[in-house]
Amino acid sequence: MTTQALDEIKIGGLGASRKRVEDDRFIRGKGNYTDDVVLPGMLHMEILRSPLPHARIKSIDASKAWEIPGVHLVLTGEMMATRNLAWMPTLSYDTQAVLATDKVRFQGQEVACVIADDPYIAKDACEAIEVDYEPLPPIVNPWQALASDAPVIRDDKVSQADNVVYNWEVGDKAGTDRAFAQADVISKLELHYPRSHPSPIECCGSVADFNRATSKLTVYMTTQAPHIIRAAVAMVAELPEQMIRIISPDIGGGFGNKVPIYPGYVCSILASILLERPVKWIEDKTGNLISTGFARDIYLKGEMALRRDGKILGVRMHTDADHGAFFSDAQPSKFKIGLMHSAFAAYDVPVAHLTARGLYTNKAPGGVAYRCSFRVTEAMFFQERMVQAAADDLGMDQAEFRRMNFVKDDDFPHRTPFGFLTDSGQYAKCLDVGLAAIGYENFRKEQAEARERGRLLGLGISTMTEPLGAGNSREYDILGIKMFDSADLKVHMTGKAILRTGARGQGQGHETTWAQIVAHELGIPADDVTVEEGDTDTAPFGMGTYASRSTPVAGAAVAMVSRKIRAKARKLAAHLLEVSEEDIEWELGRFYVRSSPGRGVTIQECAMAAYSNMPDGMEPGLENTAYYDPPNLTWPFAVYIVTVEVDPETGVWDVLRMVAVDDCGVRINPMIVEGQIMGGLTEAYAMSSMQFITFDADGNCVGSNYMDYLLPSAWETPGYELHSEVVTPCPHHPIGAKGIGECAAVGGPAAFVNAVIDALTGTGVRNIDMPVLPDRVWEAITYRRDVSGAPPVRQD
Ligand code: MCN
Ligand code: CUM
Repeated sequence: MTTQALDEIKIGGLGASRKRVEDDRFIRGKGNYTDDVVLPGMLHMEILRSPLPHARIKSIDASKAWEIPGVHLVLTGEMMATRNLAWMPTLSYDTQAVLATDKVRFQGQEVACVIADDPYIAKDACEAIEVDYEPLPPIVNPWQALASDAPVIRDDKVSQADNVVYNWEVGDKAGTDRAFAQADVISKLELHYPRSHPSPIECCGSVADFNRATSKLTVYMTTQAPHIIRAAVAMVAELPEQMIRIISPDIGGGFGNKVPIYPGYVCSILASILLERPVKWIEDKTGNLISTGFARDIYLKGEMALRRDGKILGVRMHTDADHGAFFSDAQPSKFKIGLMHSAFAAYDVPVAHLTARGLYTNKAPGGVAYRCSFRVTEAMFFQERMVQAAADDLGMDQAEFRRMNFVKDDDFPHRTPFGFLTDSGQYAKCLDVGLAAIGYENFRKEQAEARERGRLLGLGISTMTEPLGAGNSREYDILGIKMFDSADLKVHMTGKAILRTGARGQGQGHETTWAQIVAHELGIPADDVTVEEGDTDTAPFGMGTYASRSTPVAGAAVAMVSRKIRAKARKLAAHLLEVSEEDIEWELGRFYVRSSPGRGVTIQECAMAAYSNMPDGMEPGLENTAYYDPPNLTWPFAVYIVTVEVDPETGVWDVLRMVAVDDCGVRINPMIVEGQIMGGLTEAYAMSSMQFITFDADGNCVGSNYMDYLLPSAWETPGYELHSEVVTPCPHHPIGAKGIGECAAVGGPAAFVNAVIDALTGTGVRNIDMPVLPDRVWEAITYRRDVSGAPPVRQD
């Protein structure tokens, strides 16, 4: 019997809603962001961007810029080309122009850079650069890209004769055809998931510092994946990898925007090497909105084969993705359209087939993930919109149709129709909790009564299960680099510790939660564990933070490295207690002698012994590193239910209630998990209701500022009712946790749209594309027709 174990919640262990330690500096304005980095002799870089979406460059004359006092360097594509740096590889095996040489291919593309004493001189000098453009017809959507007379956007690539980036397929075509031949009902839906932009509050930026004396290149940059950047810089700039240090300081939001490699990083690095001085580049808001990190912009043709009683027999999906001018998605190498084929993973669908086509257009590179594990947001949106349409076509209840087709609790691991293996879940239970919370039956009654009085109420259900935690390394790599992650733990002699991981949080709270895992495994109070991420000279190699992979992979590594430490501490305990290891038991924070539980030593005493009293032959110190290669992805599940009221006169819709039931397995820090869910739901609400960034028929970016691209404030954001009663521990994660960071942004949008469409029952309207702006709803109600959000095509 033991009585001395620590109270895990008190020491900030697993399940403690510990306050975020990083917020102490964030909310006091003491964060250290890239723009806070000031180095002696530092110069400033600004980028000249193309005003045109598609044009041949006839000449660039930078002579006037060079003459401006305070200008140190003007970089053009021609100069980059002499160093073989005019183009760079993307994370999806394409190439992207660093600075344009032959043509510009989207509005906002990087054409030249000026490095000067201050950013204002650099900006003025950019304007003094004369570029002679010969305009070419712009292509702003896939259909124009596919036209037989369309100009070839990527004529820089010898093998590229058209604007098709790829054709890709997955699933069982013949089997799916057979399922459709046997269907009683075939339900069809066409959708557009519009472009959206992560728009973190902090834009991208870098401070490159090449030191000629040591030949060391240090780059402070806003990257979610510092080690990948180090590898890329080593390969592209042909610098020795050990001489490159990437430091990702505090990040003011990433949301996927800070995964890719941007021309600004490359130019600031080259400028620093050429000038032998630190060079800072900080992107402005418009630069960020028009040129970096666009997501989505994808069209779906979906079909479901259904049996009369509601059973789904098969699913067909075709997607056309608008990738813009360069295919720069960050995604596992094997998959051209990310994890789009995670669609229908939660439903017991016997057979499915997906074809995906990617197109080049004269738009900024798109398809970068925005709070979604590689296109999962699109997959779940299409899935849940198709499910709603199918239930409506069958005249079935929305909840009942889902429940009937869900994968059952005892059917795990479950092989999805596209070949994933989902790990665990309690889908029907989550749905039941959500329905009870929203008062489903009552609402349906209220809705019917309201309708008789001309009021339009709607209820939308959305569910999602998301493959989070790439890799395993067998199936997942980026540019050939296998996907796993790491943690390094050093326990000092006084029992305090420092933990480093290969992840790099951008606001998710890693400094708080990783320490909680250590506390859970070792009994060292979380407050005694400092967490550090983002410096490639000190952190173990890892793939970074995106795709909600940190908890599933780096978090698992934290548990594993703690266990390695515990194994060594056990030997130290045996030595201190003068018994054999087999006679020792562990309780939180303490080893004791099995036959005499009162005799024990704390983990802190073991730590001291590791430096002062180790047994003969034992290596001193108490530190270790773990690399974790997960056996599978983690599959959280969620049900989101929204009720709305639509004003039939104006099309304005208001959210009445939103209920969220998230099952992300064991929650390390329930408060942080809830924060992640609320943040994701707010982004979901924004995407579905107001966020609009597109390109007009002439290729001009519309929405490149916060007057047009709306971020919801606390004022318009609805209240959320969060439920945490369903917990399905991940069967293969060391502490049973699944990812959560993106779930609500992934599953949320369909709940809002489904609610508005439900409110329009009886009008025949099946779809309004996002953002579901009031004028679109008004048009749908007034003309009783679907409203497409596809970008305009020139009529003249
Ligand atoms: N967590 C937990 N229990 C779990 C799962 C997670 O306590 N069962 C905690 C984690 O310890 C971590 C946070 O929740 O502190 C998110 O963990 P996880 O789901 O592993 O996601 P990541 O840390 O990998 O974060 C990435 C994810 C992504 S891909 C985007 S995009 C996004 C998101 O996180 N960007 C964000 N949330 C964001 N939140 C903020 N504030 N800023 C961003 O840029
Ligand atoms: Cu998918 S956006 Mo996040 O993966 O950084």
